[in-house]
Amino acid sequence: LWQQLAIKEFTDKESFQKEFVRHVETTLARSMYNCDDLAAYLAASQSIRDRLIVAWNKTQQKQTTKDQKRIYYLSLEFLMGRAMDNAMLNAGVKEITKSGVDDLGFKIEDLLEQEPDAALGNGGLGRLAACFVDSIASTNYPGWGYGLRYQYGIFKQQIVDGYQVESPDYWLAFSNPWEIPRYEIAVDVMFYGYTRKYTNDEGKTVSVWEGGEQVQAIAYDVPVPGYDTETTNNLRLWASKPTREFDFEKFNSGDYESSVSESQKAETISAVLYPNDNFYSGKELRLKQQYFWVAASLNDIVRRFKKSNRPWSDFSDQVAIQLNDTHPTIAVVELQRILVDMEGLEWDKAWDIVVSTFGYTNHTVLPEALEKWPVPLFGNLLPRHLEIIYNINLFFLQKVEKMFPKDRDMLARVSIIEESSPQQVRMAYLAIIGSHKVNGVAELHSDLIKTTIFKDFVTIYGSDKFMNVTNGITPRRWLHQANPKLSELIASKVGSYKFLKDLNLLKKIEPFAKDPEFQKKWTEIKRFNKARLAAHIKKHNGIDVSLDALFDVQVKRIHEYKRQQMNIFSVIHRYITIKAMTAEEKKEVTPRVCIFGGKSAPGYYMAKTIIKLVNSVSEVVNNDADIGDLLKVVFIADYNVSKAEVIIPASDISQHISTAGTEASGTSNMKFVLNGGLILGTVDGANIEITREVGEENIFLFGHLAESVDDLRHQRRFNDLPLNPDLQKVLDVIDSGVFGDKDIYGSLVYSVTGSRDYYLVSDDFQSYLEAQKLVDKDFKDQTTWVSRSITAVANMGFFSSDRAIDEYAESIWNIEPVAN
Ligand code: DL6
Repeated sequence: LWQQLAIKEFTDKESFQKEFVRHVETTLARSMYNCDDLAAYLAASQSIRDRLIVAWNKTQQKQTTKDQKRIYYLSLEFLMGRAMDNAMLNAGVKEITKSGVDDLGFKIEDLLEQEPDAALGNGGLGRLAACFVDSIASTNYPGWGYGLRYQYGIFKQQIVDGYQVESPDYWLAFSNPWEIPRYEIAVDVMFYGYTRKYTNDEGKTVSVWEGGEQVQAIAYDVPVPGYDTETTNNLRLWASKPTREFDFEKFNSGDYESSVSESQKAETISAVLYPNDNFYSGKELRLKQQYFWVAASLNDIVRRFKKSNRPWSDFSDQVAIQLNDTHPTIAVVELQRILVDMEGLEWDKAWDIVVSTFGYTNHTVLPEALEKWPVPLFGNLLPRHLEIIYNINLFFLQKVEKMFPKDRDMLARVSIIEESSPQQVRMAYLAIIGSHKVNGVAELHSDLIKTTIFKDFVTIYGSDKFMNVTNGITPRRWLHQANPKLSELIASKVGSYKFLKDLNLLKKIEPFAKDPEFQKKWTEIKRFNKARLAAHIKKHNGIDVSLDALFDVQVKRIHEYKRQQMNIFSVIHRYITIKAMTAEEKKEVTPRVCIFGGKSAPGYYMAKTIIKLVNSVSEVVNNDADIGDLLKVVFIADYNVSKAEVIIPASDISQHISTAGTEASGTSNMKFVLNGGLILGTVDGANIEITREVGEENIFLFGHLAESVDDLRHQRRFNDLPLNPDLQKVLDVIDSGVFGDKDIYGSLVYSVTGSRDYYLVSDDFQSYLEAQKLVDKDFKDQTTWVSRSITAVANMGFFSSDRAIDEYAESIWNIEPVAN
């Protein structure tokens, strides 16, 4: 009977419309007469969501019955962006929905615009997690993501007077149709307190953690639909709630304000995403967030495992847990605590289970991003965990001492506890020791971690424990959704949309790279995408840009190592060069629109100064009659996933110009090339593998190699090296006040001169300008340019996140797909 009564998914326009109207009238309690775009978006989303839930339920049942090993991806950030378009495309109902809402007098594009981005991440790391859950579902692996349901995602950025101004991102203001609250799934999480040792009935000394503060973790489930499959996986996000609503004693005595303070304190834990990218800030609340999320997730995973009634020795045959950076590393300790303190396993047995369960992905070698927690803070918040860490460290160091009996320095170097004042817990070391595999995210990065920050651990464990899994991106969102016309053109040559699941099929367009008809269509699509971006720029910046100009884009978090300062310096160089030209010389100039976008961490002064300089240059250049369309400078405010979907398909050139050895991988580089833009970049991160795949002739590389960086820095530190003369000219112009008070830029200018130039802007400036010149020249020959663009796209198959997930599944997680 249940099965007969089960909800039927909509299958055509009419059944969709029925669902839509039902949601308008019942779920939203509105009438169709007063249904605006927001209500229509919510009703359409609810209808699609119902469909996802049906698939989600079937998937969960199937995965439970199959009882295969699952992967749990622990990430403090999931930068999902908007859900509706993606859900329609993955579930194959976009056409039905589009014509359904059209008939009812709405435009699908307007409805899609109503959705706020789910911006629960800072940048690359969070967006990678979002691509990975899409791929895990699309390739039918049984896998869940676990994260935090921040009430406020990454802040909104406005530009006021050229400066970044932040405001809160209350993305849940109009409810979120894409989540299912699970009030019944509530986990108590403890903080503070003390540990007590006692002798149990078997005469064993056991530790218990007691007396702390408790909060509740409530699960919110977000269905993650795979593309062209019924598999719909789960992303479980935890929200913090008080265990008691409020203090009745205080309430009854009339102290209303403090009676609710406990509940407010509890809710603070999941209230806001820390807005730092590649930077560790060391705040207690952040450690609280980490433990809260990890404790709730592990409780959930262990509860699910225990339902199977298997012995603990089976745990790592059923469960793989991936640590997305060191943020969830406390999970290693929590699992050991559960197994030893709560389930009574012997230490060594428990530890074997822990190590074979976890894998750790490192995403950065930047020292300022490596997490270290002061021991006093850690011990106060998580006293039992600190004891366990001391034990893990003791056993590890004993092992190391046996291997290297005379090397005291080695013990100090690899100890989880850094002997500083105060002592610090080195989270990356704990993650390495507690995992069976450690991976970097691009070849160069994976080599660098082995030879620099984790060198000693390679000596201890051997190099097999360390591996590379080059990042990837989902072609569903980053090609099909962002660039539907290009996707359609590719499908016309591949013969189907199968390339969206097997990206190597892109190879089939390579024979058409020089085909005039194909080239013409390719060019038209690029122009259409440029027009779409130009309209956005006109609407939001009030700037007119020419579609004939070369669109040059650098959009990513603003960071000195990513060198947006070098880019804007080169724009100033271009400006002064054009200004000095005769009318005749100007005719030879390739017109450019230089587009910047990205957020700075609110407390990052230098990055904020770079934003100010870009905006000031924009103001001057765009209003200079000598320049006209030859150069325009645009800063797109509030860069986020949905803006990326408009910006990326419009680029002719995108810049990925980090100092060699600093950008672990980069993933927007992959997105730009997949959309037919060429790269101007350094020999860094995944640029290297992109070059290998697309061919050296289809990328513009420049700058010093990672292997020379240390030497160059050394030379800078000890010698008074002259500044690159072109850079000197640029700094002089800034100094002259053309872009406003020179004092505003004083520290930025200072940071690239003499021994301060840590990111080697001066050293790379000459070859950067030369590469820019080559871009200008090559862009004039559009036939060759377009053929390079097509060839590059044809060779991007390797960068699908499906490939990355297959590699993780085989070499780290040891999991199999569940047949669809
Ligand atoms: O692996 C994803 C992404 C890389 O593509 C970027 O190169 C890298 O900078 C970024 N790393 C971080 C590190 N943050 N922390 N902690 O975001 O990861």
